[in-house]
Amino acid sequence: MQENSALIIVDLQNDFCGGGSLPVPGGDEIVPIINRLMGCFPLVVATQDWHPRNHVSFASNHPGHKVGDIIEVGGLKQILWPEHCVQGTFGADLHPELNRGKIHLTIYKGTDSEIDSYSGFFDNARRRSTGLERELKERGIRRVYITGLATDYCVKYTALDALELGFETWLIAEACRGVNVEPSDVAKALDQMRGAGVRLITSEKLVAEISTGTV
Ligand code: VGL
Ligand code: ZN
Repeated sequence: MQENSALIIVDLQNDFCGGGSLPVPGGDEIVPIINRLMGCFPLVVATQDWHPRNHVSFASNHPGHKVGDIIEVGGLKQILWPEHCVQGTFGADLHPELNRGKIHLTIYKGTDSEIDSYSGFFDNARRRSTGLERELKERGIRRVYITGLATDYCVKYTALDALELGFETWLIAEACRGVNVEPSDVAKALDQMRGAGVRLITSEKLVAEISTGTV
């Protein structure tokens, strides 16, 4: 067990996987990796993108605009996405093969129709917190390991916020996949996270370290 550590699984939902409305290439491939890691942590948190149907990030809610357009809303840049992760729909459910029995806490984000929320901690304007910081700190968590979708959006912003909030932050890069709207987006996101102080580890090395008690 990794004392004082939490595994965070970002947005591993049907819409971001094969057959979904905003599929992240290879999204399904990370499920078995994450399932293997879940038992190693005293706290496993899943975030879920959880949008109302009239959400600001959906291109369909902006007549005259299309997916991929960038608009400005309330002073913030907003990329327009296909409809995805609508509250209560199949697309918003966690991947069916993910071992839900081992998830201790679920954090919903993107629930306000007016503002997007890439990070699992705050909305994009940092107006409201999701409660994740408090939940982690109340449980004495000091170190977080981040996995999930998508490396260049929600994973990146969750990792950067975790770091800023004082958590020792690790990214398990092979347990993440990215959208790559531009082909180098994932590489850039990894550089940005590393530059900020996020540490990288493979799941294999982590499991080995946990079993030998070196972490
Ligand atoms: C995400 C785009 C839109 C993500 C969520 O989970 O990375 N990306 N909403
Ligand atoms: Zn979203």
